[in-house]
Amino acid sequence: MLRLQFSLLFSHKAVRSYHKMSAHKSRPFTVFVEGNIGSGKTTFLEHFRRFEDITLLTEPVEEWRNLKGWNLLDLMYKDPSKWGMTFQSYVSLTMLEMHQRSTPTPVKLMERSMFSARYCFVEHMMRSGILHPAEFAVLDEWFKFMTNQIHIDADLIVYLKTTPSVVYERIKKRARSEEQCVPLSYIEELHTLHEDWLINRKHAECPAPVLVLDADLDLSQITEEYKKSEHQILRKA
Ligand code: D5M
Repeated sequence: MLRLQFSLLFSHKAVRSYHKMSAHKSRPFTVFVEGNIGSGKTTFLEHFRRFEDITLLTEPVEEWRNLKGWNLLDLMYKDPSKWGMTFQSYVSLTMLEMHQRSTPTPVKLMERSMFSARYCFVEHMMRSGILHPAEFAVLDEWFKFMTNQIHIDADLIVYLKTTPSVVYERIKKRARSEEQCVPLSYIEELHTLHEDWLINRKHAECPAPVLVLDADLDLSQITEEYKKSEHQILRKA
């Protein structure tokens, strides 16, 4: 059953069966919103704020920017070889806390997950040599322990698929101070890692069926695209 779930890309039938399973176990139907930097994950979450049966958990960026006064996100961007390991271990902790957080609603919508941290960001740091192989080995052991020993609920992944040049322009426009040094090549590499994880299934397990949305669309058109996911997320399928 579990193997079958991993191998599914997306089908209504599969999602309905997840809903039934969630209801049976009385845990929330859990959705991860995944996508490149600047793909509109926060805007997507905001779209669902109007519905009352849903808990929105935004990525804990502010915690990464202020851990006892330290801006780990900034340290990581400025000197990735020195701070990459520290940053990723704190991302793991804060993501695990989000996965474990209980919610009063039947649906839980999370911005990213410990899976994208591992299969996209840590993977990138390992391949580009930012992480020492020993550092990567420690992070990977933690990841395996967390995913094997602690049950991480995952029922649906919404993948906000983008073109790297489009999100690169958005990142420049939003001008988050830490991201000023981000080159297009980094965005392209992250794009490939998302595609390999969620579409091509090249590297790793995918914990839930994937719904792909076109997140290149601008603000005037994106609402219609977001609406395509409502019936799966709000369990009206
Ligand atoms: O992600 C917020 C910022 O955090 C963006 O600069 C990417 C960065 N980020 C998020 N997760 C990770 C991990 N695991 N490693 C390195 N950098 C990360 P946004 O896409 O804007 O929500």
